[in-house]
Amino acid sequence: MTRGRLILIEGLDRTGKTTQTNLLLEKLGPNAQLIKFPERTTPIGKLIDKYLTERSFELADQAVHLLFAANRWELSHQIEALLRSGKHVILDRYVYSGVAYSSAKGVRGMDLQWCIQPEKGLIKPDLTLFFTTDTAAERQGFGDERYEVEEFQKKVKVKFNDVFKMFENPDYRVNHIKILDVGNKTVEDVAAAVWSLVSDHIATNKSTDFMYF
Ligand code: NYM
Repeated sequence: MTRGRLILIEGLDRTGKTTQTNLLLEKLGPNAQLIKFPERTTPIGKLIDKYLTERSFELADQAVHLLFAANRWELSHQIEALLRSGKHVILDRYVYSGVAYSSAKGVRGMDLQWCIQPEKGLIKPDLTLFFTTDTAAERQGFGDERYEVEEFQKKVKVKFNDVFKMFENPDYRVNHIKILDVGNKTVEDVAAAVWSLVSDHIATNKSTDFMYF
């Protein structure tokens, strides 16, 4: 039996990832499961949630980065088991968010190389769709959580580009990263583009091996 595909939707805040991952889950039906990172209900996820929602809850930036990575490791066995059982797993954020947001803080020593270390060994997505937009006005209405400010988001956007460039390096090869400009597009248009890429990927990729970060 071929394993399920690991499909990641990544992107900046307010680009419609959650809407699109839910629509994709509906389309793929019972043969798929959606996992969102951070997964805020686990022991580590609860700490992350507290950090994101309570400004007075201070943690060292390095510690926060390791918590986000640890949150992925908490779910890693479940993800692998689902894929092996033949289910597709849709991820709403994953390793690239981890590296882009943490490195965008500009903390001494926390460069891309530092940030990727605790992610090494996690299963790599088979297909990554990165949602981006050029129009800042499109993304009005940031929430109240930490990181949801335009100035920081601009830095994150630059870092996402750096992260994807880093993974073009032969040492960190990642296949199947597709950049989708979602600015000025309707929910339906984006959903159609996502479905075209995902259904094509599922139809043509049958490998049983996993790739790892
Ligand atoms: N975030 C998310 C990180 O800083 N590192 C990570 O590894 C992940 C998965 O958490 N602003 C940040 C990005 C978001 C915030 O995510 C919460 P969401 O998708 O808004 O719930």
